[in-house]
Amino acid sequence: MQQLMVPDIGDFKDLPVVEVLIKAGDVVAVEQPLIVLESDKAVMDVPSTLSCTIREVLIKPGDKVSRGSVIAHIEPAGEGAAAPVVAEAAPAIPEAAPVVTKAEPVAAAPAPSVQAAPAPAAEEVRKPQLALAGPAVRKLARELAVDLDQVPASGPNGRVLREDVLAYVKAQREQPMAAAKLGGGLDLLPWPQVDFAQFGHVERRTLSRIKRISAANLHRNWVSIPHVTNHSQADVTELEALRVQLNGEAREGQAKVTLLAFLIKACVAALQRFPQFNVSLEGDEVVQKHYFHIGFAADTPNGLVVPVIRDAERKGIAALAQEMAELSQLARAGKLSPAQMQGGCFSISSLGGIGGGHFTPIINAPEVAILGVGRAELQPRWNGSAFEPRLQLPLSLSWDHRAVDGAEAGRFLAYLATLLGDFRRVLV
Ligand code: CAO
Repeated sequence: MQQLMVPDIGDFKDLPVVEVLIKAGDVVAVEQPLIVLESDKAVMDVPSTLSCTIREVLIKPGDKVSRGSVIAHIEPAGEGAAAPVVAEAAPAIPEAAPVVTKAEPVAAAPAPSVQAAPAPAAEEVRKPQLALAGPAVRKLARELAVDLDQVPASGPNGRVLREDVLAYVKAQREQPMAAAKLGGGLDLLPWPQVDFAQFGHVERRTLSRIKRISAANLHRNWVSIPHVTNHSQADVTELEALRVQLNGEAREGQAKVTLLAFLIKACVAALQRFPQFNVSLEGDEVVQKHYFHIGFAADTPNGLVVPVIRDAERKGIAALAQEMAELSQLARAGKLSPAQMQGGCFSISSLGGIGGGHFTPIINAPEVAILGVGRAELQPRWNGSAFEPRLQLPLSLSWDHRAVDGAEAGRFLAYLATLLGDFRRVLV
C-alpha cells in the first residue's frame, strides 16, 4: 500500500487542516486538491501529483500536519496514469519535484503546475464537487462566501481564477435585479435530486472546462433572450457545383473551399442589407456595429467553441476558407487564444458535415442572431413543368425578438436563401 504525504511546505509546521477534499474510494486525478491547509498568512491547497484511488484517508479537519505527515493510503492508477517521478529507494521528499517511491511514501506537491495537465481520462472521473483553485482564490471565495463548485472556471486545466469568482459574484448580484425587472424571476422548481445508483450502475464525470463555460453561457442566453427561430431552405445546386469546381482547380497546399466559407460571405451581405441584425442591446440602447466579424461553431474533443473571423467583408472565399481551416485546427488542439473568440457580430452553427436538417441554435450573446445550417440534400423541386432534383440546404435563423421583428427576420432569411441560390448577387 502506498501513501500520499504532505510535501515540503516551506517553514510551516503543524498547520491546521481546514478541509479534507477526498474520501475512501475516490479516484483522484493529477492536480486535484487533496486537502486545504491554513496558515496565518495563507490558505493553501495540497494537490495530488498522480492519478490514484484513495483507499483510506488518515487525517481530518482540525488535525495539524507538517512535511511528511501521511494524508492517505492509496493505490496508484494503472497504465495511462500521469507519470510521476519514481525514486529508487529512500522515501525522501524533494524540495521541488514531488517523488513517488516504489517503496512506499508519495508526496503531494504544494503548488500545482499549469504544465502538468491532468490526463483527460483521469480528469473525467474527478468528482464534480471539487473545484480546482489556488490558495488565494480559495481564500477569496471563502471571504465572499462563494461556493467554488458553482463558479464556471476559465483557467488552465479547469482552474477557477480570481476573475471567475468576481464575475460570479457580480452575476449573482445582478440576477435578483434582472429577475425583479422580469417580474419576479423564473420561480422554478428545484432540480430533481435522484439517486441514480438505485436504478443501475453509474459513474460521475466532471464536465470539461469548455463545457462548463459554454453551459453557463448557453443557459444564460436561453433563459434571458426571447428566441424565435425561422426555418427555410436554399437551393445550393449551382453553388455546390462551383465549390467542387474551385476545389478541383485548387493549387497544392490551398485550403479546401467549404460551403461554410460561402455562408460567411452571404451572411455578411445579409447583415449589410439588414443592419438591425448587426447590433447588440445594452439596456435601452442599441449598439450598431459597422464591422463584420463572424463566429462559427466548431466541435472539439473538449466541447463547443466559437472562433471568430474578423472583417469578413474584406476577405474573399479562399481567404475565408483558409482562415477557417486554421482556426478550426487551433480549436481542436485547444490552442485558440481568447482574442480569437471575441468580437463576433453574428454566428453560424453548421452541422452540415455531420447530418440532420433544421434545428434551433441558441443565440451567442451579446449577438442578436445566429444561423443554423443542416445537411444539404437532393430533393425534387417543381420547375414549372416538371420535378427536377435540386440540392436543398436547411437554414434555421434564431433571432432576439427584442432587437428584431418577425418580418425583418423573414426578409433576412429569404435574402440569404436568394444569395445562396445565385451567389453572383453577393456582388450586387
Ligand atoms: N451539406 C452537405 N454537406 C456538407 C455541408 C452541408 N451543409 N457542410 C459540409 N458538408 C460536407 C463538406 O463538403 C465535407 O465533404 P467533403 O469532405 O466531401 O468535401 C464534409 O461535409 C465535412 O465538412 P467539414 O465538417 O469538414 O467542413 P465544414 O466547413 O462544413 O465545417 C466546422 C467546419 C469547423 C464547422 C466543423 O468541422 C464543425 O465543427 N462542425 C460542428 C459544428 C457544431 O458543433 N455545431 C453545433 C453547435 S451547437 O451545439
